[in-house]
Amino acid sequence: MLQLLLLSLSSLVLAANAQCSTLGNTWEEIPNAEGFCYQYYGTPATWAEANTKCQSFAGGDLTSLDNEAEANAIYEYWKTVGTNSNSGYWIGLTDLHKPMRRPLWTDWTRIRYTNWQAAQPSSDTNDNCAYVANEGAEGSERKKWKATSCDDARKPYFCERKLQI
Ligand SMILES: [Ca+2]
Repeated sequence: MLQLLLLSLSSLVLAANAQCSTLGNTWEEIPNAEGFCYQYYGTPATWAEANTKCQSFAGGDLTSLDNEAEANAIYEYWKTVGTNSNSGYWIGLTDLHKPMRRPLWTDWTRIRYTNWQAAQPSSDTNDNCAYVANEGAEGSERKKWKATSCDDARKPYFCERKLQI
């Protein structure tokens, strides 16, 4: 009984100090994006390959950008680890899930925030996957999104999962 009590107490302490490293040492916190854990992959892949990779982790998906704070936090982090190249990086937004024919986050969070470039998302029926394009003038312009084919371009990407015990 005492052992059980001690075990419960230690899980409580663990929960209070929850950290992404408890999910495996490749998951990281990103400053200003609390409550979620991320893995950055700098080796370019197609969106479809990146999606498969992220979903191979329990609870993992290509990152959703649920609000401006998360979008900015990931962008700022990417500039420190990425190449800041014009290729940008994939995010988990796609309209491949037909017949709904509207974009969805692959982690099924509701779309509450978008930051498309002008004239985006493209109306080309092959442009089904979104990325942070990192094009245009420095500043907020470079955080804007574009849509392209899920199978052609190769880009770096972030996986995301909720920080839970
Ligand atoms: Ca997210």
